[in-house]
Amino acid sequence: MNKKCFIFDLDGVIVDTAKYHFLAWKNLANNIGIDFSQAQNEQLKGVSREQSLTKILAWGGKTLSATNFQDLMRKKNEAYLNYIATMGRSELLPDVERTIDFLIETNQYVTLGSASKNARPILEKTNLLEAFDAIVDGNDITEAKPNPEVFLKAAKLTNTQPNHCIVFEDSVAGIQAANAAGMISIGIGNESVLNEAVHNFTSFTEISNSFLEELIKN
Ligand code: B16
Ligand code: MG
Repeated sequence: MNKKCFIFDLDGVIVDTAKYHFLAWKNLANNIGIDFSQAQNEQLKGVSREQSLTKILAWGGKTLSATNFQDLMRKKNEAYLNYIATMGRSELLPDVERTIDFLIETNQYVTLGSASKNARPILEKTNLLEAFDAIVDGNDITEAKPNPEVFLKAAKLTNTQPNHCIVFEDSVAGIQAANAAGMISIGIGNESVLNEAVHNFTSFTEISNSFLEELIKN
């Protein structure tokens, strides 16, 4: 029986938190006089908190002292934590649980590869922590996506060769990271945005168990 390593991104793939990151960044940017669009937000998906703020400041042509920079990062995270404070299983994206259950039933590795430093509390709140064989999040990595470090660590923790790993991602940076790692990238979301992915689906609802079986076999 083939054993593959399936690596799930968190924000925007397992849970519908991408919208909360967007709202928290938009509010923060607008408060310091910087416009912030949906298109710019796409470029922040999968990107670390620190790099996201660096990009927003560059778009607005602003520079900050190190202390003010840290202060804004703290404020962004406070706003984000307020948004997710009451989250529960209802924020799981459609059919993600069916997919995870099928992979567990078929004895595959189920792992997390997220840039977020808030990954573990979110998995706890959604009762998914136990489902994962390995978790790599923003606390475990030094290089942000599109660097492949986060996914290569998940592969290593499960002793799986990169070409036996399959990555589900909603961000351009994450698809690029999966491709750079030599893994099979699957875009979840808008195909025209995630056009570098090997396969594209708008959500897990479109991913059949037979498609998953093919990924396991090949
Ligand atoms: P935090 P993912 C990423 O999570 C988000 O896509 C990205 O928008 C966010 O800036 C980053 O996590 C850091 O998150 O502020 O919670 O540490 O998509 O890689 O699961
Ligand atoms: Mg994501």
